[in-house]
Amino acid sequence: MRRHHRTTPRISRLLGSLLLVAAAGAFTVGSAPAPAPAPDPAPAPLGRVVPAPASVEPGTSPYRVTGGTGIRVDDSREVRRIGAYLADVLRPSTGYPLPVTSHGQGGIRLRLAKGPFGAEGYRLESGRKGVTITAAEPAGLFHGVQTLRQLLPAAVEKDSVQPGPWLVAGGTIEDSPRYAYRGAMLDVSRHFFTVAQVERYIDELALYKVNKLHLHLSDDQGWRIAIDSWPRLATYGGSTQVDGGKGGYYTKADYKEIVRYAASRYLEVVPEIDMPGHTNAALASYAGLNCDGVAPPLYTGTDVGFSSLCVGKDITYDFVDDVVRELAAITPGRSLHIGGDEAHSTSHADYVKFMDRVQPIVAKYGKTVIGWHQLTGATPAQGALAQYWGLDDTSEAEKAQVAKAAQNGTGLILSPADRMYLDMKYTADTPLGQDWAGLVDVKRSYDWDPGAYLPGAPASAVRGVEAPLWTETIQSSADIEYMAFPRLAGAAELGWSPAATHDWDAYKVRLAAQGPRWDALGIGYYRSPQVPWPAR
Ligand code: TNX
Repeated sequence: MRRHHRTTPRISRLLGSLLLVAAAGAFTVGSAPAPAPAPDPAPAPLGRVVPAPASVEPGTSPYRVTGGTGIRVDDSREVRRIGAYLADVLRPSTGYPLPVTSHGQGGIRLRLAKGPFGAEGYRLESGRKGVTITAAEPAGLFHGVQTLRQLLPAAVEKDSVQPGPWLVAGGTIEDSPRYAYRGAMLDVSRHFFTVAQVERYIDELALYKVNKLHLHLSDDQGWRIAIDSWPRLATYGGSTQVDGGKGGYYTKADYKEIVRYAASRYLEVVPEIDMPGHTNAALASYAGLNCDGVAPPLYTGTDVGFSSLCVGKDITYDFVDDVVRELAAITPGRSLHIGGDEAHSTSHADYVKFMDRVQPIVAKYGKTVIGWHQLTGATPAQGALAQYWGLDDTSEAEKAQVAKAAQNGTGLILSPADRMYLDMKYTADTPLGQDWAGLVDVKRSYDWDPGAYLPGAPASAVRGVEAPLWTETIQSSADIEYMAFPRLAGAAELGWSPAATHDWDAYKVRLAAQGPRWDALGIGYYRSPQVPWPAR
């Protein structure tokens, strides 16, 4: 995928194309006059966007981006930055200068104004004279810019000069999200991913208006964030990964860089420290955290449910306090995820006791608790969110427990494993991934309604959806992309688009149009036979 802020000179390539044009002209000298240029191909229809916009009003005349187009921005640092981001996307493929200025007329305009846009919505108006994106907040402008990218031909995503023409269909899009929480999770514990790999994924998430990046920072196989008061967590607990590779961890500077980069794409980082189970890396790093005072060896397998913090020891809560304090201090977002899943080696009474003591620590450092839905088996704190990862055949009792918590005010993030888990195989032949929640092809992952999913849970309790990517079998950016694309686009659409737009037959056509974009961006995706991809 293209890095922004590239400075590769393109002038020689431009000169090359000019010479070619001149040469072509030379052959026509003395023969019949050159035929009239072919008419412009029709621009992509205004609504051919993922996630589907809330409202689309086609107009008559398209806008054509040319060598004379400017990007006009409000005179504010943030809007100028978004203008520069858009210029970075458009310049390499169009070859146009696309100056970002706060004066002039026509062209592409990004403006902040009061209006019915909410925190993330925008209006995009396109016609002969220009394209104007209006929003109340910079996040809305940024999401509008992602829409504009998709309205241009897929070749706009390439990093070398392409022929164009660069037409944007005319009309008006009014758009804002269905849910405030539209997440993707990356498990950096089972396999470690570098800052650059995480940032690449952030750029991909931003294409689809995802606004939360949940980082699963600790598990049995690795502790991935430096904690100054417990240094061995990272230096020893982070020293390996599944299958025994060397693992790794983020320094605080690394983590802050991820947070900064995510914020520049309007994503908030939600850090997770999984407790009281999934803690072998911590238990291996500090013998004192174990009930018997003996540190277990590091673990590089893929079993779950065998480790637990020692609920009866005070040092456990000193540890949690230090970790939460240090992590909260470098996390500007409001949420801190405390895990809580698959605590099979913790008794129910201990689990409840642990959550009763740990949730107030999160509040003490100014954060709101998110937990996997097993948290509803304890007493979720005021304002806590439960992340549901059950499946169709999860027991009715477990579903009812989550629904009851939702009735009592616990918000829900929906990540049903048999729909949203990006680590599930698409088909039995998928070379990566797992199948414990079944096979999840593109239609299955898209075709459900988060608002009416969990029986007995009020629709108003649903804060959004999240697509987790567990990485027992995932080791590279190519692996991430193969499992995330195309399903991530569907998860993003479930989070953003109004329920009224939900329609598999229409979705699969819009989704198919993303294929050439992913090709242009170098994103290797699964070409599911359920989707009518254009031929390559
Ligand atoms: C279940 S889902 C887990 C993870 C595994 C994942 C593999 C959840 C909250 N826990 O520990 O990585 O399955 O698909």
